[in-house]
Amino acid sequence: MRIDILTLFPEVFDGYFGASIIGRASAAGIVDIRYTNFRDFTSDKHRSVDDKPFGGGPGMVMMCSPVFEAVESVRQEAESGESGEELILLTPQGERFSQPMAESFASRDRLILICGHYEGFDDRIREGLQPREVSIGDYVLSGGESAAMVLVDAVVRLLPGALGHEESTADESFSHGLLEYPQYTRPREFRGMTVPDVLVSGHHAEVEAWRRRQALERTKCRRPDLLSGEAERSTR
Ligand code: 6GU
Repeated sequence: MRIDILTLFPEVFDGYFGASIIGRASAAGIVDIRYTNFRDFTSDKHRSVDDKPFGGGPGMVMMCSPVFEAVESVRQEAESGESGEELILLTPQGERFSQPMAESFASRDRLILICGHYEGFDDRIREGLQPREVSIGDYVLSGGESAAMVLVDAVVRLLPGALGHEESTADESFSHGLLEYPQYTRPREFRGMTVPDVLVSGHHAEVEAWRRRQALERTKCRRPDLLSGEAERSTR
């Protein structure tokens, strides 16, 4: 998969995307993450990417031209035979990001992410480019970059080979609509707290049944909305 990140701050991605699972997936050629700076698509001598809003008001607005030109430029680099591009605009006004959305993005050949800054985008960016607008939650971030990191992380770890052990994404929180069951590792006793006997019993079927009950119990207690299908509906 190729991921193009369009941003004014490409350097903020280096640390996180160079390490751990995404770093390994990049090194293994599973994902190719590239950066494009809107600043490289400006024509005036100040290299402006933002301007004052028409009608007045505080803050600055991202201008159309650098955003359109950056998108058009990365689109020209499409692989032949490539299908299924998804153009994504990170914005608190977007549809709420979720595990099913991550799964659908993971099936694409190419993602193009537009990260904004300042008070917002000239609305003709929405009108003209018709991106999928995505938000990672109901709070305001100072820019789309940290949201893009969240989205890319959730998508890349689903790509075949990214984790090095394929069964693991099927078992975790949200993939069955339930939270994950409790996990333990050595030692069997730590500061007076013990590991449930069933997990060291060697009875595979009992372990499975216990985990299923625990997952249900945790979900009922912490996220009853997931059981009622409320979470599904609220993402639509
Ligand atoms: Cl995608 N962008 C910004 N700026 N704030 C957010 C967000 C995105 N998602 C939640 N808050």
